[in-house]
Amino acid sequence: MRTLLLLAVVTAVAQAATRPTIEEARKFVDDAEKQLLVLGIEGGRADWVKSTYITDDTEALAAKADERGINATVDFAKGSAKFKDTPLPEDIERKLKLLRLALTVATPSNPKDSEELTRIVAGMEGTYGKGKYCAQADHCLDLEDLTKVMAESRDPKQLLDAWVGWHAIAKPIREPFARYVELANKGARELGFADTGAMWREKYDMPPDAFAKELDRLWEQVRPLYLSLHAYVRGRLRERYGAAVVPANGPIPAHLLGNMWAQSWENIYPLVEPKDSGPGYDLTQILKTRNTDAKEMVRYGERFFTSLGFAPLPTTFWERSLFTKPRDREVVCHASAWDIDYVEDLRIKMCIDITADDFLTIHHELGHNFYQRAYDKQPFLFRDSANDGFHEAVGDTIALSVTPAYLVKIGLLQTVPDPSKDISLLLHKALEKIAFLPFGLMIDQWRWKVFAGEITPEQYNRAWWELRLKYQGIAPPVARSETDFDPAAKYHVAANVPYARYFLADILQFQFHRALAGISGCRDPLNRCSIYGNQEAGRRLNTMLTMGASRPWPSALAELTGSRQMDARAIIDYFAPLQKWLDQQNKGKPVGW
Ligand code: X8Z
Ligand code: ZN
Repeated sequence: MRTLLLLAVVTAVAQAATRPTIEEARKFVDDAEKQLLVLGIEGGRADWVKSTYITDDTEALAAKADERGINATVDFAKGSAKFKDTPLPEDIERKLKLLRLALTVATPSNPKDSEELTRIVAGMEGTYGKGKYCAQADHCLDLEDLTKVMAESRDPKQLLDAWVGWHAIAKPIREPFARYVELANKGARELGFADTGAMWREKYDMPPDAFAKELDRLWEQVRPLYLSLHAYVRGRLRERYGAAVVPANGPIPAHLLGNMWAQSWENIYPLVEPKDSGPGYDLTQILKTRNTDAKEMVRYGERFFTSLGFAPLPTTFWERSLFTKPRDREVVCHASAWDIDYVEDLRIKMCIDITADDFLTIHHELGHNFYQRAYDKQPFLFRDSANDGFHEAVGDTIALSVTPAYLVKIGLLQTVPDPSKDISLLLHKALEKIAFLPFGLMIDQWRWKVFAGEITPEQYNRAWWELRLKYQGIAPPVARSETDFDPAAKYHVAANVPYARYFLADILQFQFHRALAGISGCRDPLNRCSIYGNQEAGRRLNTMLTMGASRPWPSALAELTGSRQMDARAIIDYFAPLQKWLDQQNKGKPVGW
């Protein structure tokens, strides 16, 4: 017994002598932060130019710059393994962990593979960005034109034409996508992950399987509400388009929901609004009538944040952002927010239309920018959100405060509609937020299976529509086959952006909104609460944002809401009156598909 103990002590001492010290770990992390900052800035600049001026050259230059940054991150992630037996202070431990999880795509060590992979990723985004539907050779429609058709047209033939036309742009992405899956998985495996999907799932401060279960749990909480909305909308669309187009108890055809991906349905609000009353105002019309321009739209968003006590955006934001679609060059129009130097060089890139949709999206984008600035004093590896759902939720939380009363306050609306209009307003919001939930979930259900090899290239499209059916209850409007590649007709699939974050954000933003509404002293129903002008709410929000990624996300969540759990009760409470109303409308009608 005594000999054994002695042996254990001797071994421990020997190990301690050979394993790297805390000081070495600290130096390793400092070096990584210095180098990755420089490479991140270079990559950001190259990406910005590529995304705002798509050519073969800018694509190649951006791919090269990205490759340098990704390779360096991979090297540091691999190098961090040598500290696994060194007991480390919490901050270093967390930074090493974040280093290993920083990438959405890991390059394999073979230089040929790594170059090919980064070229493919840049190329797929470029193909998407340049996508056009040319019904005639001299008349092409881009995604902005087609988005307008999907939102405004009520002619099923025209909607179908736009839908099919856009989905065709994704066909050429199928082959490179399959290769990207192969190479990205190779890179992920070199880092010790089972595949790229497993790497994505591990980012949430819990075991990856537990995270997948967490998503299922949240979905089960909100599914009844989605089913009620789906049944109600299907019934109204059937009245509108007829029994030949919309089935009584089957899935809704994907081209009738006002959006290219049927991901949010607010554009068909006029088709489904309560028969006895509308919402009483139309923000798109108001903005158009006032001749509001793109910059002014962004100013409205900025003023909301400054009303909470955030500092105004820097002058360079206004000089360097892209607010409108240029006429003479190809750009990636999908909205995004940037933080080029990780400190002050904030920008958005967005082809703004003067619509209520884009008015809200601007708040979404600025949420990213104000978050980025809030955590800019953190060490480099902590300059990120608590989890990626938080990043997506901040601007949307603010947008939930864009209530009629707020619009009156800023002079866009004359009078606040009376409470009898609340069901209409809630229905409009539900078409945006509840309709989105299954879509937000299914995209990565598909990709996780693809990365895991459970969905092979021969099954890409079929599996996609199986999940669309299972979660959303929608069906393709025409027969599809494996010559199609419908997943890549969605930006985030073509551009390698994980999507579970938007599902999380949809849930989290209501938790944030409820907490902030409480802090601001609002006692009204949550849909009537706006935190505009409330500095205390701003201060509390800022406290959470300032933490960046320095602590596991439950701590950030607790900081604002007092709870360490993501929880769908806030979104369910918000829509409770609507759920009741929907159930009345659906009485005696089929629910589900
Ligand atoms: O991609 C976005 C933002 C940029 S992070 C405009 N969103 C998702 C989408 O458009 O599919 C916001 C909501 C969901
Ligand atoms: Zn976003």
